[in-house]
Amino acid sequence: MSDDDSTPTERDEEQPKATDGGETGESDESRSDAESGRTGTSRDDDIDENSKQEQLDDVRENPEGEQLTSDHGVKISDTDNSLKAGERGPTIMEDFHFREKMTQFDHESIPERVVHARGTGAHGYFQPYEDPDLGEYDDLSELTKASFLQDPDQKTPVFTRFSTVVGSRGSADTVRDVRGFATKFYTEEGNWDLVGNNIPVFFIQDAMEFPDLVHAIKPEPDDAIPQASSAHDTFWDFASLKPEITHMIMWVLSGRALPRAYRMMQGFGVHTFRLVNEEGDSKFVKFHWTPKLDTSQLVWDETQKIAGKNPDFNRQELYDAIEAGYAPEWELGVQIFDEDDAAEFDFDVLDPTKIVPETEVPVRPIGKMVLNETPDNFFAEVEQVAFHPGNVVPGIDFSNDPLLQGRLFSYQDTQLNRFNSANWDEIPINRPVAERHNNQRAGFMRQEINEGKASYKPNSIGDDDPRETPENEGGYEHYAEKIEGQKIRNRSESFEDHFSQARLFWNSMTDPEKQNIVDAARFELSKVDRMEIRERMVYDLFNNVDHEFAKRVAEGIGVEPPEEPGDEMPTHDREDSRLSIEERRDADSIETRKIAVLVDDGYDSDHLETVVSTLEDEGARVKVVSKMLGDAEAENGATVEADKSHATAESVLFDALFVPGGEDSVDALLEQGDAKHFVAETFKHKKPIAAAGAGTDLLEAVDLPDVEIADDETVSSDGVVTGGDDLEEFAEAFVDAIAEHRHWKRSPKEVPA
Ligand code: HDE
Repeated sequence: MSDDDSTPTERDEEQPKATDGGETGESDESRSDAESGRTGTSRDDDIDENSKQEQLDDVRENPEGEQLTSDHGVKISDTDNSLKAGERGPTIMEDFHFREKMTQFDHESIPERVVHARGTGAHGYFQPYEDPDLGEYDDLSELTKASFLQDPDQKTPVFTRFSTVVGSRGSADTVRDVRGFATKFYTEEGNWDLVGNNIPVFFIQDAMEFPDLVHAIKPEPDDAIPQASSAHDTFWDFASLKPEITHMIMWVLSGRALPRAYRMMQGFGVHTFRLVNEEGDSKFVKFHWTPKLDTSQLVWDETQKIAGKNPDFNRQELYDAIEAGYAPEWELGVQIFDEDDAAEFDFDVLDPTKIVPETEVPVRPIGKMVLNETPDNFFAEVEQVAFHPGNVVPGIDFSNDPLLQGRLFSYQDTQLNRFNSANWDEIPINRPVAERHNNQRAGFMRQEINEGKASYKPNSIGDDDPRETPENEGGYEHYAEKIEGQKIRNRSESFEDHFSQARLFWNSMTDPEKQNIVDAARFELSKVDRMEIRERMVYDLFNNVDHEFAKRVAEGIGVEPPEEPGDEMPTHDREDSRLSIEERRDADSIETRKIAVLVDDGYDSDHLETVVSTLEDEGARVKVVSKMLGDAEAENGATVEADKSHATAESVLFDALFVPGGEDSVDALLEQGDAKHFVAETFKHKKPIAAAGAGTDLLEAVDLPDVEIADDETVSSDGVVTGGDDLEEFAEAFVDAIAEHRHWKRSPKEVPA
């Protein structure tokens, strides 16, 4: 309803981009660095949340009030007409402005990422908590020497990029897919890249299989179809022949692969990593990001419609939220365990198709990340940011997970392909804030001007600088793990159990979540032409997870349901409620949820004002939707301006719907197919609906199954709130229904929408 789209409930402190360095935007610090020929911050200087932005200030360009020039600084008099031999003659080669403009244009694109091509990103900071509850450990220094994790007053700048995996750069956001969740921490000891996903396990166990996985899931090689979708023969062919994929498939068929927003999804480091302390002691660690706003999902029908209505749905909503002052926040949590604990688990902690269940090892929150700054330039920041799991800082180390080990090669290599130069780390968004000095001084597009004659070690000409740093003074030292073994191309027997955790996941779902997984499997496999692939999925994989599950999928895809459980089906009935989106919901906030209000002339302004102000007080964002833009007039002569018309507002773009009363308004809505469709679709997608007074007539007209509707006292029936005599009570009931997000008990199959 408001011009700025929202009323932030809490604004983080301003993050000034301009520094006090005057018009050039140069800070004192960056000036002195420039003078000394250094880039970055020396370890003696404090890094704070602004350090990265201040560094970026050095390269920001602002055209405001400026004259157009060539790349080389020559002022341009005409940028519309090429230089010709006579007014109607051919263009002349000497036209340097034409050549430069066209050459730049011809070279604008760089290769898109081979996976995770589609994404968006934001700046922010990370801050450790004051007294994290670390169980048997007193503080983080007992676990790791990473300096950015020690001081709760220090904010380390970060840049996070979220992505889908399979689709190309221009594909839709809301496809069924894993989401990338990659964060670059610009710490005072160098960059740490935590390059994770929103699902805690992966498809395969060895990096060697990655090219096969990606070839199988990408569009098929002959016709390049389908885009951004796993629902085709080659992917399921590969999957059906790789039982290790089963656990990941269960997650990908669930709501985890349809996040409501990047701000509302978890993130995971996936692999086991190591933390190492000053004494050189190491513990294993799994990293978890937990969103402050709870984990929420969309539903499948909705995602497909959004993909058409607004393919930029997730990208836009992250940008809008930050611009409106709602800085999204995640907690960074760790699961800590040692070699002895690991030996007790019934799975191998080096196997990336396994989680460490929270029932075994709790997640201990150690700090928070706040994303509070949108990029200025998508290409320079989001497209050019380049992550590498090999970017670690002292105190963080790798495990021998064979998937992780392979990634340590692939990311450096892939950046060489994307940037055509080993100097990709010099691009501003990738550059560390920590100072850096070494003897790498050349290569395509070298930016730094390194002084001095000696670019080798040892040297006497330059006093042997830059010097190596001993481990106990901050030099990186790899954990001295004892390794013995034969050179062997094999897979460990401890990686062989592919179904226990897939079953744990299935057992942990609520009934509606199970139904969603069945429906998703039916959709995906119904797109598979070859019967033998569908059969293998049912008999060899799903029937080894859960017999009932396999039968339910089989019935929908023309496969004969298996008569017996699979030979490898585990019999355990273990559950972990933290795996279910619905079970882990805290459900008390409606902050940033988008609510549509359907009105026409003659609406009841008491209804509108009371409900809207309650929703906005709770941090929701409300949009008035009418048949056309312009003002709608209330019964009492008040007016409200429509934010959206039916031409652009669809139910799938909102979290909930409110229909105020007012006989004339509701009579007009009853004439509008769009309004009735809005109600039916909101219901079908299990979202909250509220209707006050005569507004309930619109609900009656749509004939919602199994819903109790009242036009006097407030009634809340599976997320459909009606009544309105006591407006305050009615509005509160609506807030509660929105906080639940989706109302899974509804059975909306008979609602045509
Ligand atoms: Fe990646 N992955 N990956 N991946 N990955 C890339 O690097 C790769 C894996 C992840 O926003 C590429 O810069 C291999 C797991 C994210 O820029 C490439 C293997 C996890 C991003 C690559 C994996 C990820 C990437 C493509 C198996 C979760 C996007 C472009 C051994 C822990 C980062 C690029 C961004 C991107 C390789 C598996 C997460 C080709 C070989 C497991 C979030 O290097």
